[in-house]
Amino acid sequence: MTQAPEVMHPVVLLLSGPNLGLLGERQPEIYGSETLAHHVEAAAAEARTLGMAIEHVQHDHEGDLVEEVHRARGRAAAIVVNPGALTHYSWALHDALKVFDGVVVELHISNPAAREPFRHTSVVSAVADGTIAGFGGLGYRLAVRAVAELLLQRGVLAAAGAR
Ligand code: CA2
Repeated sequence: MTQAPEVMHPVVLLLSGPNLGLLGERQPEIYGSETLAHHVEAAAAEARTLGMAIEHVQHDHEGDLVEEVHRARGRAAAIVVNPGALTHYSWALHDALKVFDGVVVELHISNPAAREPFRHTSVVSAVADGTIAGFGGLGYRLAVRAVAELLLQRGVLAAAGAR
């Protein structure tokens, strides 16, 4: 049976929030020494092995991230989002993700629950299918794997043998 291209290679939007473009430059004890570009490539490589395609954007401004979520509607099968500090207070991002109709995985490099109290609240978690946090750069690959499992369950991604 012939499958539509979007069924064979669903698009996963990887969304990076404020300051994540600085990864690798500062605070390696918290965020590791790898750059964001390195993490994006790791996610993209993992996605390829699973039959998905990663599109990545990073923005420092809340509204730009909200617009990316709007643009993803009906186009991307999933969003993996590291909202940066917006995690803790952006109801605009919360509302945008809430009306996104695909899989949403929240991703953090560090473990916010083990850090300062202001990081213990996420306004994104409530509109995510799940959260991956505290695994450093490995989290990018784990998030992609989680997306693949959920898309398989929903029939949006074909099992490896069927591709
Ligand atoms: O652990 C994560 O991935 C965070 O989302 C990172 C955010 C932080 O506000 C969240 O609480 C947890 C911060 C991203 C800023 O990253 C920097 C990297 C290098 C230098 C400065 C900031």
